[in-house]
Amino acid sequence: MSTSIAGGPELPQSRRLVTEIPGPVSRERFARRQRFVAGGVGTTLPVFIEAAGGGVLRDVDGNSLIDLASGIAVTGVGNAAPAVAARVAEQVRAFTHTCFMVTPYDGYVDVCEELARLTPGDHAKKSVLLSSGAEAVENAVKIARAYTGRHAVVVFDHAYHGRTNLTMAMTAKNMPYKQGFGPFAGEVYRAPMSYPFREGAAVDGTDAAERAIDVIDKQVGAANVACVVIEPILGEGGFVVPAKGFLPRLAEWARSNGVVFVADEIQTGFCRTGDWFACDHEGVVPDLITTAKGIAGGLPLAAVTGRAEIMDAVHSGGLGGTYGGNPVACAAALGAIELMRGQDLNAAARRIGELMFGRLRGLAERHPAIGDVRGRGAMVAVELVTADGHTPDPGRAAAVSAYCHAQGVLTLTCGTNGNVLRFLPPLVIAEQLLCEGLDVLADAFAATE
Ligand code: PLZ
Repeated sequence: MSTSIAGGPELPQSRRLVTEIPGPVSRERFARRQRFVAGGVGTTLPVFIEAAGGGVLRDVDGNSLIDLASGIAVTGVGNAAPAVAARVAEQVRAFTHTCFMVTPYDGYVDVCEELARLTPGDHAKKSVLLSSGAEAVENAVKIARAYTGRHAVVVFDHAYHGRTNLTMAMTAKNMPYKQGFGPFAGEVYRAPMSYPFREGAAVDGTDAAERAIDVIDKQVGAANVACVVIEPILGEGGFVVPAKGFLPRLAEWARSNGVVFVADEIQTGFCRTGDWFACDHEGVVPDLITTAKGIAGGLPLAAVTGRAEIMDAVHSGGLGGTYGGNPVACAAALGAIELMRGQDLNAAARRIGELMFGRLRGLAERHPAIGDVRGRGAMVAVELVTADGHTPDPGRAAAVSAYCHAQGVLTLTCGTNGNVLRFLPPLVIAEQLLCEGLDVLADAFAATE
């Protein structure tokens, strides 16, 4: 089924509803999807898309929706971004695949060089390229184990690291990610996360880190730990920003105990938080960093980047995969990175953050259901609670989302309790479109009171 409508920034940047959402054509397509697509694959909004760009998703009924999701933090540079599309088209004409492990090509090495330059720290770095975030996390664990000769992996409450067997074990939330899929990989241990809204200001970041370190020391033993894997800001787990000092103290503990400190920046990376990486905000330099999502403007690419001596602990042939660092995905990444630099998307993310924080804090004053407004840059969320001010209210989050969806604004929820509304607009979204999306959100809170 082909469409000839062009996406990208040329797509008219306005919200326009010509049918109900989902419209009749989407509903018909969805019935077909139900016949042929596995029931285990979920759907946030059953609207079929035929073009997208800037801050807009255009559906098969002719509706234009405001995109506050970026395909879960992927299309930060915008959908069908011209710099990405042009490089992809050029690469597809040249060659589509050789398998980098069989015969190499420059695009792969170019991406690794960019990663060495952009990721935190000025030490010698090397990378391996892969196709999905979960695969990157799996490989970070392989590398840390090979380097340390140890087995234990420490993760945190509310963590999300993927859907493969090892990364399911590392992910905290049972439904929908783990239910019925065990047994899971062993040697994965969970430590308490810093969660300022739930703990209050009484627990500062270093105290929260000491609490986690105590659990690791007592229940695992530092000498058994290959790596600590942490999202510097929780993604699926609720956009929780740990208290200041938490990450630096953990990183310091890891360093002094020979433990590899792995930052999972798959959701937070590539300008999303207003810096290249979320670790940059507290000057934390991870030993290994996993990236995916925003790296390639929508094409499947992921990486593990880290200290050269750690990366090189693995024997030749120990890392790889048929499609890892596919030339087309690498070309897309080079286009996306050029765009991030050229358009200063870090500054754009910070501007988006200021605007969203201002609006959402105003909304929180009017609606006590908003217990917390948090995030960084263009990664912002509100946590919804019942009248007691702390009990999670997933029902309200679902109702507000449903209202936004019906009005043509794509929002996502997250959080272990499903009570967090998160906003991940493309970093190239026009300010007026973002404001309109937030107006609809305000209406949604009023309408679901
Ligand atoms: N680590 C921090 O956010 C992916 C998952 C969507 P993959 N998050 C979106 C879903 O329901 O499957 C993610 C992440 C962090 C790892 C991953 C995994 O990345 O590319 O989905 O494998």
